[in-house]
Amino acid sequence: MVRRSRAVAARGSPLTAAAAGDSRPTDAHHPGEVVFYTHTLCPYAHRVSLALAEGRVPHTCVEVDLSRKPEWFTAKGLRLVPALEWPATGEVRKESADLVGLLCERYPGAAERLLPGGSVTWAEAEAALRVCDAGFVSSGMAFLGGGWTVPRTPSRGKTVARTRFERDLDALDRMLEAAGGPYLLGDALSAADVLVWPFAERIELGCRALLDLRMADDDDGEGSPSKWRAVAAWCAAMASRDSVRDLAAPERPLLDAWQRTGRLDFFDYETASVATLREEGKSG
Ligand SMILES: N[C@@H](CCC(=O)N[C@@H](CS)C(=O)NCC(=O)O)C(=O)O
Repeated sequence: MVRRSRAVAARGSPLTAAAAGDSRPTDAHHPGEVVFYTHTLCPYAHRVSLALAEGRVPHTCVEVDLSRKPEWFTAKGLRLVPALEWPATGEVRKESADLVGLLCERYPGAAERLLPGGSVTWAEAEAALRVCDAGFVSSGMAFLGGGWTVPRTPSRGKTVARTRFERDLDALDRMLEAAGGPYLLGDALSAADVLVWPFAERIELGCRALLDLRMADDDDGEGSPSKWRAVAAWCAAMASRDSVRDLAAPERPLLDAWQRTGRLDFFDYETASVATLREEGKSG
C-alpha cells in the first residue's frame, strides 16, 4: 500500500522538522525514501508538495527557515527550496518543474496520476506551464505589484497592468475551454495544474482581496461571479481537492502578512510557515 504523504496526512500541523535556523532534520530517513526540503509558503515548493500529495509518493518533509538557512542545508550545496534528496544514494536534485518531472519518471503512481490515462505527456504539461508562465502568471504578478511586491491597501490597480492581465485571463479561459476543462489539460488533474496552481492561487487571492478583480467565484455564491467562466471552473475544481485545501495557507493571516510587509515572499526575511499562519489565524 502506498503510504500517504505526511505533508497532507498531517493536516494543519507543522512539517516534520522545526523551522529554527539551527534546526536539523529530525525524522529518521527510510532507505529509498525521498526527503523533501521545502518551505510551506514558497510557491515553487508548493508545486512539488502538490505533486507528492497527488502522486501519493511516500516522503519525509523538512521545512527550511529561509530567513535563517541552517548550515546542514547549505552544506548540501543548496540555497533554494524546493529540493529532493534520496538518502540511500545521496542524490540531491532541485528546480521545482524538474522535480515534478522526476517524480513522474521515478514513481509509477505519480506518473499515473499526474500524466493521467497515459494520454497526457510530460511535454504537454511543460508546454502548458510555459504558456501560463508567459501569460496570466507573468501579467498577474505584474498587476499584483510587480515582481514579488504586493499592494498594502486594496485598490483597483493600474489600468495598463489590469488590461494586460484581463487579456491573459481571456486567453486562459479559451485554453481551458479548448481542453474541455475543468483542468488545464482536460477532465483530469495533471502535472500542468500542479505546476501552475501555486501561482494562480496567490494571484487569485491578491486580486480578489486587494485589487477588486475576481478570477474565481465565491465559495458561498455571494459576491459578483468571475467573468471568466472556465477559469472559475478550474479554480473551483482545484479548490475542491484535498491536496489543495491541505497545503493552502489561511487567507486572512497570509493577506495580513503580505500587507504588513508589502511582499509576497516575506518568508524569505522572517520566520514564518503555513503552520504559524494557521496558529495566528486561530488566535487573531
Ligand atoms: N527556480 C527555482 C526557484 C526556487 C525559489 O526561488 N525558492 C525561493 C523560495 S520561494 C527560495 O528558496 N528563496 C531563498 C533565497 O532566495 O535565498 C525553482 O523553481 O525551484
